[in-house]
Amino acid sequence: MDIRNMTTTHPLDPLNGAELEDTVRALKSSGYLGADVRIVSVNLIEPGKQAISAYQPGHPFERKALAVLLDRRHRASFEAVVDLAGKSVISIVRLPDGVQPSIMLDEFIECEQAVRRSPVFQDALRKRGVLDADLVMVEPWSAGQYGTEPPEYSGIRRARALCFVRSEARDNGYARPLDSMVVVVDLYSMEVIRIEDYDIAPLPPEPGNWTREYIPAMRNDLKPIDILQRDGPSFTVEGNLVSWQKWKFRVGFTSREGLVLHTIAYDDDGVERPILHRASICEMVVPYGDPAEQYYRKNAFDIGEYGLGMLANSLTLGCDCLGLIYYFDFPLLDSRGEVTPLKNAVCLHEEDFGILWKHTDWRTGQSEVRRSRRLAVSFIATVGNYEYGFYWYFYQDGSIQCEIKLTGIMNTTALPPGGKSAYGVEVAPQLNAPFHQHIFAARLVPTVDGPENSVYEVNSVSVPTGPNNPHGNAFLAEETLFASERNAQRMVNSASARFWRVVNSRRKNRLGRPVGYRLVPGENCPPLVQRDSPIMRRAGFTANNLWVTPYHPRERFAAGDYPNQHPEGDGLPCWTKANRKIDDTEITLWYVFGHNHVPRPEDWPVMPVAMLGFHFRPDGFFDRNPAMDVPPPVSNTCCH
Ligand SMILES: [Cu+2]
Repeated sequence: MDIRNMTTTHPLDPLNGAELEDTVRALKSSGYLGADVRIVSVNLIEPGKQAISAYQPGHPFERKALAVLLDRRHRASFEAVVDLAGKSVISIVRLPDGVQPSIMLDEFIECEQAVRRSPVFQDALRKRGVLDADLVMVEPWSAGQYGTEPPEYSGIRRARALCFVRSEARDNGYARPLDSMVVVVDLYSMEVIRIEDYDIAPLPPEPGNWTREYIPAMRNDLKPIDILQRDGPSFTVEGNLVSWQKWKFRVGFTSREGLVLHTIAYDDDGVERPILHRASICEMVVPYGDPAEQYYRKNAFDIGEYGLGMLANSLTLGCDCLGLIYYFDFPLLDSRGEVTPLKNAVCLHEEDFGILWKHTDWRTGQSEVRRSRRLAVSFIATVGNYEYGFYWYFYQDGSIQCEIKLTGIMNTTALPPGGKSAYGVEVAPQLNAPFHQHIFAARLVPTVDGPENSVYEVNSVSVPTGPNNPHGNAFLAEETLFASERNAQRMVNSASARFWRVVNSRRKNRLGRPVGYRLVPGENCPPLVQRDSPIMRRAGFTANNLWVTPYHPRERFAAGDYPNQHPEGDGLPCWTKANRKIDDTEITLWYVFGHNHVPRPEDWPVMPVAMLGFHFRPDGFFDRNPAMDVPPPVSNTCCH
């Protein structure tokens, strides 16, 4: 990919390589990029909703970049705004002391190298019988803020590095956690500031290798399945605009969220009807449930503290996705201002998805069946030991689905021979996988048939037996409108088959009800940490499965802009204190959903994919099943 040749044709296109380079150049020429200053991130400042709806193709539009900078020597962080037309810095603000931007990919590498070089660390290894520091994997976990930090840590950008030992260069280190130490690193000076010493647990005895050369015998009875699309795919892509069947949307990408979808709309008989202005997974946190001294701070905000776009994989044909694939490439910027293309960052392809609808009339013998086709847009990020796949699916019946696939290697701790942990499961001899949760926050900006929307909660409830229900069979779907933010802080409830209906009260369907879309929860779990715990104070967004706020373009991340080392309360809990009105106005919907991971031996050494997510389904948006016009399958290719 020639990054200079990437063209920008729409105000929502992510910054291209040339624009990233221009941003770096502008920062340099204004003197903001001294030798000790690192670039944490540079992303497009997305134009507001009104600018997007007013935009006319071919007309000029504004391009501005937000750069987050870290001055290591002066222990300061900055937000700079660069105007890309004038190629100049138009504002720079020093962030309050204590604000720590996310951990940079370069810091991972530098931190590991610095730790390995440290004589204190090498001594600690010798004490534990580990002679080769190069075989130690040093994983710089974000340090958080727990109120238990010694005063000398104050003002320091820190990592708490967990260590694992490989038995040889290509060995799976997670099989051998070096559990008796945690290395505290000053990320400003890249020096070890302390080694926390714990009881020495021996390294677990078994390897946990997973690459093909370590698998002694593969099953040999698989015949190929080929996906053939002789006439090409049914989608078209122009720049970042995707059209498929009646759907239209734009693909975006940020260093923090990775894949972002913009301006999702559906063509209903020639009328383009908006549904979502913007959709992304904007935050996630993985709290671990072991209270031991070395583990209670173990959790990661993988989006806010690291950035999933920066950790995105380059996907490969025939493995991550099957069929005719269109890949989107996006440029990444490292902390020194070098632009590198991430090829095949986002995958777009179609999938057959079983039946869409069917009926057989047993009297007349009439039978109709339709195959469901879905369009999948996805990316995969590797965060240390874990992989997260993010999939958005578009269906022919007007539904949208978000699905997250969890895979990769579990984080592990060591057990003494014969030992057990109350807070985890032994997944291989002397190897413990602690209980943990993966909690995600989706940020959805609904524009169901227009910008002003409202949200109802729908609970199905039994009617007590009485004069209105003499036979005890009655139940109702009760709708409750959320008037203000505090009303809309809700949990899922399978006992009432709860869902939420986003409506446009200004637009009615032919049956007289406001048009709407339904947010249907999938797998979920409540947070299991205590309400008053430091981790809950830092991840306050996990206290509710649903939040609704008035739309505000600056309210982007559920745990606030800078969760790294943030002590408490930022993001949703902070914004919603104002209890703003959310009825019949521009709103943002935040859906929080979690996978409660009680590990199994079958999750080792690499866990089979676990999936969770939610659906966004039309609910009175159309007048009838919008997929009646899908043609019958062609019988000579697939029907038997
Ligand atoms: Cu897990």
